[in-house]
Amino acid sequence: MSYSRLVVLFGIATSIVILAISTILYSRSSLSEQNSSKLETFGGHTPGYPILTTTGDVIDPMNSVINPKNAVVDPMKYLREFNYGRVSTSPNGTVIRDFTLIASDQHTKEVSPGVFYNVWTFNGTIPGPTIRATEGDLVRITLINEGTKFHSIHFHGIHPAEMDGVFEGIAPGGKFTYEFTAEPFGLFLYHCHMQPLEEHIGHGLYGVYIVDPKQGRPPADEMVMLMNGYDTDFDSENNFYTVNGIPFYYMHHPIQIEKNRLIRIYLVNMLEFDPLNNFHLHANLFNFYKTGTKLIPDEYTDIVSMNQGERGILEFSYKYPGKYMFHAHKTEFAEKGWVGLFLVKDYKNESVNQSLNVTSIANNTSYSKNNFSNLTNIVPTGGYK
Ligand SMILES: [Cu+2]
Repeated sequence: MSYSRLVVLFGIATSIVILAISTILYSRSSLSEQNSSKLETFGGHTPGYPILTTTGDVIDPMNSVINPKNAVVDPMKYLREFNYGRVSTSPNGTVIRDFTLIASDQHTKEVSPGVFYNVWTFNGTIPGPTIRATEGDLVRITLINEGTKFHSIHFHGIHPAEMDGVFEGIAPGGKFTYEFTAEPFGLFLYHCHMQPLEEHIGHGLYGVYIVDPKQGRPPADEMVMLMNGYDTDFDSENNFYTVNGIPFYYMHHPIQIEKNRLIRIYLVNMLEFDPLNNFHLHANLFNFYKTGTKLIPDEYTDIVSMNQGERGILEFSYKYPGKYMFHAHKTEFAEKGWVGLFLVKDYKNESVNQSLNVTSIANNTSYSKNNFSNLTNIVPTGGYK
């Protein structure tokens, strides 16, 4: 190869390299110009965690609040709402409690800010209403199927085979009354048991069923917490995790409780797809009554893990006012929505609340007076016709 040819080839190669470098530099600078106009930040809710930046649209459930009109449930209402049914007494003196549950599967509701999902519900909400009776009561639940698929209700607890809700599906437009004695006392759940079970449970057909002991439990500020998730892209993995139906809800709306008052949580794990879930309480410990079937606690701890369908009763009180987190100690679940706050208030010393800046948070939920002294206080099941 002649010297002149080498010079020409070298010249061409050099030009290509210069052209490539300038193209990269140009595209980078124009990209950063675009970025600077659209760059958004999100996250940073937990001190020490990075604040992420992106040029994409961000639906940040930490900083957006769900529109109550479209929401699949009102978590603050659900928290302390116990349904005792329509009460009557049989000639032999047995208390009869009648409930109505309406199954549907064709509605779309908001399960996280900006995320709409085809929800399958009992009485229009996920979770369905909490059903409560006392051991020995006769419980009658009429299921009306207003959906487009077969559904059923399978209650946990002791009852005859034909009341188990497994082999007999209720057809669309159909109706069936499940009838059994509430036994034993404890914390149970109910859910649809039609195949494919994963689909019927994954879409939201479940709720909590409490059977109180005859002698009752000590008075307390009682609440229900049901842990669930939503697989909104249908890959058999959850995209959102919640306690009481909406991710991060109790971060925006802390649950107000009173200093030194006994708190009792009926905690149920309905999470589909993931094998394990758990609950961790900050700056405190609780007595844990596994399945709620004994009056003596099984454990004194700050964390409890549960498989799907497992449940238990937690009892505790806070010594100091302030804000305290509770969440799944499985970090992924917490960061995808299963996290909330208790706001402990010192009602006898309002200046303490003010110094903690805890009075300004919007939460006018008054304490539930639900305890055993007012079992006759009937709350109808939502959606009852
Ligand atoms: Cu079903």
